[in-house]
Amino acid sequence: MFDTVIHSGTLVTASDVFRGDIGIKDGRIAAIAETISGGDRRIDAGGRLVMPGGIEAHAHIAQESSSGVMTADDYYTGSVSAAFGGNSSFIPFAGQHRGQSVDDVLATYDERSRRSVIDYSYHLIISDPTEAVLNDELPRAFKRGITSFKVFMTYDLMNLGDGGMLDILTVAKAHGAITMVHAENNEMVKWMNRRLAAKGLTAPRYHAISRPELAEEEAINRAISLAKLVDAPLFIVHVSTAGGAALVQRAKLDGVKLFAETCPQYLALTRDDLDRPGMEGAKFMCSPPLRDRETQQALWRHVQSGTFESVSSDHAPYRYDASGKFTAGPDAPYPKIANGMPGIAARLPYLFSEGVVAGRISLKQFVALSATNAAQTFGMTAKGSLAPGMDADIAIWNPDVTRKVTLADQHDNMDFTPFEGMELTGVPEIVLNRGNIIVEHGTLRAAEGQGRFVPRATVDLTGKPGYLAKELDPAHNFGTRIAP
Ligand code: DUC
Ligand code: ZN
Ligand code: ZN
Repeated sequence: MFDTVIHSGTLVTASDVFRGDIGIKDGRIAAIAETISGGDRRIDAGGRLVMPGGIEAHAHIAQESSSGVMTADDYYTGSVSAAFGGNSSFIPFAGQHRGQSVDDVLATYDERSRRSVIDYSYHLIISDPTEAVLNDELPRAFKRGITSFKVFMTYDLMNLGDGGMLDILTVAKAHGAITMVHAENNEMVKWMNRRLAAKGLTAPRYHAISRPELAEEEAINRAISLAKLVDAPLFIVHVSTAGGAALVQRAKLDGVKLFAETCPQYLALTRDDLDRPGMEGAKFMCSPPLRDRETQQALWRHVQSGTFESVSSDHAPYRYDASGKFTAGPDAPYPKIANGMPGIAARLPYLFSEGVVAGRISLKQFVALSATNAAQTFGMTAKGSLAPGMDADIAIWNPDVTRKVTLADQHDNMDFTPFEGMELTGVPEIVLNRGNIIVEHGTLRAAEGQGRFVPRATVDLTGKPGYLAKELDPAHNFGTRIAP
């Protein structure tokens, strides 16, 4: 009756930890029971944790940066690396650059994503919200199940300005979609860049100085205010500061339709890593930048107490060579060095080891942060949990093995990992996507292109009442309808 039975394991969901077996039929979980006999294939999960396959909600795959640098990972290598890291699906970005039509962007990414070994969707990055984009192309994207997109408050070539952001928030809300935002104050960063350049301070470590914590905090506060004004859902990506996280926490308490993530690099690394000899610091350049020990501790407390829906990798793989970090030369000043670091395979082993094994978070929180919340926020309704009818996206973890992080174990197309040498306990040994084993004890079992595009549902706003600004409420604004 079952194609596959996973037996004798400890099952973990965001709400429960229990002994049980899983029966899989036609790519979906058909049964969960204390014991299930039979099955064409039986996987012994004795002594193992059986959890929903991770959903990586923040990754840059086969994407050109605004200055034209292509990521080292394409949809094959990026998805293989994700699978080795315990993920069964991911949502990379499809990036619109100014002047491009969204239809064309999506056609390009549809071509690139054919190679994925795991299921996928895209968040759409909008940098040019023309009338055609707002009125025609975004509604077409929503219709095919692309229900989230990212906007930037920084970078001259990407930043929309507050009015552009309000337009995007309003269109997204009208369709039940969610706007994601990279929140850093562009003018503060540019001012810092000018000051540092005038003093000749352009080594990689000054990247961390050029993007102050206050630049993130100011922009998060503004982004929340913009979203509140039009009562639209907002997701703040890669929160890196204690102040920013506290603003998110406060706004959530106020009922704002707000979601947020942080990333392992902000929990594990600091700006001292940018101060390595020579140009080594370039490996640790990401935006927002790495901070300090106190910030790490504060961010962990926010992970523990529910400020963040997810811990995402922000995998942005630029190699330590002329194809990635050094397209502007081997000694380029930091503003000309590509921003971003790899981490799609390290995200979950890091979170498991430093979170669960270190006693900071529970197993249930691990599942919520790695899969369940992303599925709910981004509308992957058949993924992110273990229940009959769900996709059989499953990761079987050995919680007892300790390994040192190596580049080879990342299985990506990179020439470094910023997590090199870290000792982590817990390994995803077997990973399934829709019932197919994709990784088994260090061996890839998936074929190129077997991942499928996942049309996504609209954002789940349960428990988020929102906010009605008086000036947008017809009961208080002389009966004026300003936004839907
Ligand atoms: N933002 C990201 O989300 N990733 C890489 C660089 C950036 O600015
Ligand atoms: Zn960003
Ligand atoms: Zn990113």
